[in-house]
Amino acid sequence: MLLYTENVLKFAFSKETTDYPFESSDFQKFGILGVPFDGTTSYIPGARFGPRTVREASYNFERYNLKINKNLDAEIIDMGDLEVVHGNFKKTCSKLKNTVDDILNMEIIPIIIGGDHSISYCILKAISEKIDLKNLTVIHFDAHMDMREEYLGEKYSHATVMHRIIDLEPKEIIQIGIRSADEEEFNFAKENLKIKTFSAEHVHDDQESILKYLENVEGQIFISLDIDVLDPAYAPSVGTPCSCGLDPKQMEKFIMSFKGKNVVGMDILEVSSTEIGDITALNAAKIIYDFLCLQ
Ligand SMILES: [Mn+2]
Repeated sequence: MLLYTENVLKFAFSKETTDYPFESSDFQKFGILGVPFDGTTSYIPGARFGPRTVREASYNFERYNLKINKNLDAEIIDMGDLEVVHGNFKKTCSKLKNTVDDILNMEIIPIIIGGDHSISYCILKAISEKIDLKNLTVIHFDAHMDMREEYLGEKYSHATVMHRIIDLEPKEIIQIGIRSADEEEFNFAKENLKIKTFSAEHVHDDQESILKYLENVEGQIFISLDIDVLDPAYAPSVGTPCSCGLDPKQMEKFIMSFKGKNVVGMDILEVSSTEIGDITALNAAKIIYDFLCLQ
């Protein structure tokens, strides 16, 4: 090789997709896919910039993770961004579902960087064709419940996405960090035996009991993480900021608790950073980095 070049828009430590078909190895492969779609954002737009700024922030990290005394050994393939249709959820969702289908067919675990939260439905729809969702627990980190039946007359929205996922009948949805809801969706979640909600206050008062609950989760797991689960002090560049949220240390503990768990996919959503070094993108990139270091 004559030149050493690096595409700054690939997640740090990842391979080029041009290496496909990938050499077989004993390591599980993880695929990063950006989905720069913010068509259903209701307050501050900009989540379309999430994939770019989160990747950029990842370049700041070391391969060696001091916290767990381990190098990042996972095989990461950055597949670039989905070609979204701005303003059209239906078309974007169909493209995303097909792309996640392809990723799963390659036996790669998808890690999706959004994008607004509406897209989680499309990812889980693809997963539901490969895995019986009755064995899958969705772990949902968010300030908001996202359990509305409809939002402003829309069935598919970042405010309804968890209701759409409940429609797919997973084993359970565990919500963590919640501190904002409409009364109707709050009651819906309370009465639904498949939904377990831990408020942000619960995390602040007794995180250990939630970690215990997670420890007992068996079977497959999908992690859906709206970065507004963090307090706006740590994640100000989001679509709908909400005070009294989690801090990065609490988040780190939750991510570390997934060591050895059967996580079949993950999404990190609602990052609307537009500047290099933005704290929101940095904290989102750290969550992905920590998760990959566990592998
Ligand atoms: Mn949210």
